[in-house]
Order: sequence, then structure tokens, then C-alpha cells
Amino acid sequence: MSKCKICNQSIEPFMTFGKMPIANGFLREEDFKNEYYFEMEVGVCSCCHMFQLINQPEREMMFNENYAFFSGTSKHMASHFKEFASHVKNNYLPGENPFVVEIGSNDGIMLKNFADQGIKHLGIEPSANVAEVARENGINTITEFFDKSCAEKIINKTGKADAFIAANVMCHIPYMDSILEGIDVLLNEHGIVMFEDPYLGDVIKNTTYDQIYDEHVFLFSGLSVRNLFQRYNFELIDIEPQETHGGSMRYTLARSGKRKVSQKVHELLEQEKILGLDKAETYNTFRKNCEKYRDDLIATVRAIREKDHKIVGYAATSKSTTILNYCGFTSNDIAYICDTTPIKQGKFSPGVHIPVKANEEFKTNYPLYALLFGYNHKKEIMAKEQDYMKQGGKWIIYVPEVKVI
Ligand code: DWN
Ligand code: SAH
Repeated sequence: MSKCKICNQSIEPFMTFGKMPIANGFLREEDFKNEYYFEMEVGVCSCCHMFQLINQPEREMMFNENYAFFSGTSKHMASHFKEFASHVKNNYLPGENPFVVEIGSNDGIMLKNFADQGIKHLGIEPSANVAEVARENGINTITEFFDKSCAEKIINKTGKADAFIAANVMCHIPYMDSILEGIDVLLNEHGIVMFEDPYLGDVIKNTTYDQIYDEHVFLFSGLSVRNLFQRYNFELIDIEPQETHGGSMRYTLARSGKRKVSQKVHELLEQEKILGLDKAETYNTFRKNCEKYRDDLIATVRAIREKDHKIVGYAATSKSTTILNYCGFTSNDIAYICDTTPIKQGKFSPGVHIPVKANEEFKTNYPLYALLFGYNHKKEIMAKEQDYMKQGGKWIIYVPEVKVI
């Protein structure tokens, strides 16, 4: 019997996606034979309501000097994080000598906005290659996994922080006790925690099961975040839905009783009850929806391939690893995936081994169909792929349903 990673209650998986590789483990042919796989089962704790992977690979297998995701690959995300940083600065930082700590700061896409204004900041980023890019751009970054002992080292050197921020990283970390103890050590009395992650409510509503992969050990809701932080005397004081990553939620927390709780928090918790995020039957329906969406996508792809039309994957996202492996697509189905990240190009996708090529390949020989794995960047991608559409290129999309447009 497995245990909930938050509250240690027994937890049963409600579904499995089968054997999965490391989602960002793009690899060369000679490494196929040693590729790592794990059984990707998911469950929801009936006590604290945390949605979670039953098993997650070791952190160093995912986050290391070869980490393949560079946040700076999206211009839209750069402006999103500019807005995030202004929100923190305008609403929560003290006037004098504020100090901001970000975990999972990657190539510095967020902290740049503080560094540019001369605000004292520190990024904590264990993946050495992306951390190095941040340092090259003048952003103070240490190459470490954040936890309680890391927090103790920081305060001894630089003092306590006014804001602890994170984007798309809290949901990657299974050892939440040490993270919350670290936040408690690091933050001063009036300090705030602000983080955003893909939102469970959107995953359930839109069946975006591709948000489930090795790195995402949790999918948060208002309910599970409130329960988690309550254990450490922190209170959820505000929430703000975001359109990023196919539907995310920004959570703001403060030490209990220190700040006013927004009405929006109560409203979100009410909506989550209506959506049934605390009920087992919701997840049984979700499992059936995942199976239906998988079968719809397989049928769409097979029908196109039967006519011998070429399909290219667009953007080798982490999410695409779940889609490709769960649907069992191979390079007979998807000829290659085009992607703008140099470290992925010339390698093969995890598990099903589809070649990854530069975008120039796509532009010089347009296929009739492109499967849009980067649907969360749809606006940005559509804007730059006008020519593809003008010459008759079609998109296969699978969110919020499987369609060819
Ligand atoms: O949570 C996470 C989020 C923040 O980023 C991480 N665990 C890993 C990663 O997830 P992802 O890989 O699904 O992220 P994106 O932003 O949906 O996809 C990025 C990939 O898409 C990169 O390889 C670059 C590529 N891309 C592209 O080829 N053309 C992106 C854009 C915008 C483009 O125009
Ligand atoms: N914040 C960026 C990057 C998200 S990807 C964005 O939203 O685009 C997740 C990042 O979290 C990776 O760069 C990974 O190396 C980092 N990470 C994983 N575990 C961590 C930990 N314990 N402490 C700090 N960062 C961590």
C-alpha cells in the first residue's frame, strides 16, 4: 500500500498511464538500451485531497546538468513573468531593501525583472546548465535543490527574505515537509509565498492528462494547497487563475493571521466542491475521459496515416512524452518533432524515440499535418506559422478535444 506524500495516509492509484520514461530525457541512439522507465500511476489522497504520482523517479534523474527545458524559449512567458514580478513588487515588497528568493529559477526569466531594478534577489536552481545561463545574464543563482538545510545556509549569509516565489516548480517536489520548513526558516514575519502551477481544476475540466509526467509529482488545487500550508501555520490569502500552461493557478500565502484573506479564496474552494475535486467519482470519470481522448487521438492520427499524409509534431514539450507514450505513437505515425531548443535537436524523444529536428526543417518542407504539442503557446506559434497555414497546412489539436483545424 502506498502512502500520501503529504499526510502519510494510505493511497490507492485510480489509474495508470503505463510505463513512462523521463519526460525531458531526450536521448541519442546509443542510449536507447539504458533508458529508464517507471510505472506512472496516479492517486488522490482521500484525507488531504492531494493529487499525486504514486512513484516519482529520483530528482537527479530529472534535474541535472543536461536539463532540456529552458524557460526563455517562449516570448509570451517572458512577459507573463514580468507581470508576476511587478505584482510581487507593487503589492508585497517593503519599500526599503527588499529581498526576493525564487526556487526553480531556471535561466533567470523571472528574476531578471528584479535584477534589472537593482532588487536584492537569489535564484535556487539545481539544473546546472540552465542556472549557468542565468548567472551569465547577471542573475544571482546557486546550483542547489531547495530544502530546509538550503534555507538555513541562505539566511546565515544573506538574512531573511520578504518574498519566496516559484513558478512551475512547487508541483515538482515530493518532500514538501522540508520545503515548508525551509520557507518557515527563510521568510520574515510579514513575508509572503507566491507560486503558480498547472491547476488541477483545469486538468479535470479539459482532460489535459499530458500535465501528468514524472516531474509533476503533484497537481494542486486551492483545497490541497490550503491543507498543505495549514500544517505549517500559513494561510492561503489570495488566488489568481492564469491562462499559462493550459490553465494554471497562482497562490499567495502568508503566516496565519498576518494578512487579509481575499473573498476569491472562499469562492475558489466553493467552485472546487461543485467541480467535485474532493470526490472519488470525479477521478473515475477523468480516467474514462483520458482513455477516450487517447483513443480519439489514435484514431485521428491513424486515419491520416492511412492516406499516407505526413504528420510532424510541433514542439517537443515535456507533455508530449505522456501523449506519445500513452498513445503508443512511433516514427511511423509522427515523422519527427520540430523544436526550437538546441539541446533537444538531433536527439530522439523519450520512450518512443521520434527524431527531434530544428524548426528550419519544418519551414523548408511543410507537412500537410502538424500535431500541436505546444498548445499552451498556441497564440505565439500561430503568429509565427502564418505561412504554414497559408499554404494549406492543418493542425491536429487535442485540447480541449481532438480536432483537425
Ligand atoms: O513545468 C514545466 C514547464 C514550466 O515547462 C517543466 N516541468 C517543463 C516544461 O514543460 P513543457 O516542456 O511542457 O513546456 P512548454 O513551455 O509547453 O514547452 C516548451 C517546448 O516547446 C520547448 O522545447 C520549446 C518548444 N517551443 C517551440 O518549439 N516553439 C516553444 C515555443 C513557444 C515555440 O514557438
Ligand atoms: N520557473 C521556470 C522553470 C520551471 S521548470 C518556469 O516556470 O519556466 C522546473 C524547474 O525547477 C527546473 O529548472 C528544475 O531544475 C527546478 N527544480 C526542481 N526541483 C527543485 C528544487 N527542489 N529546488 C529548486 N528548484 C528545483
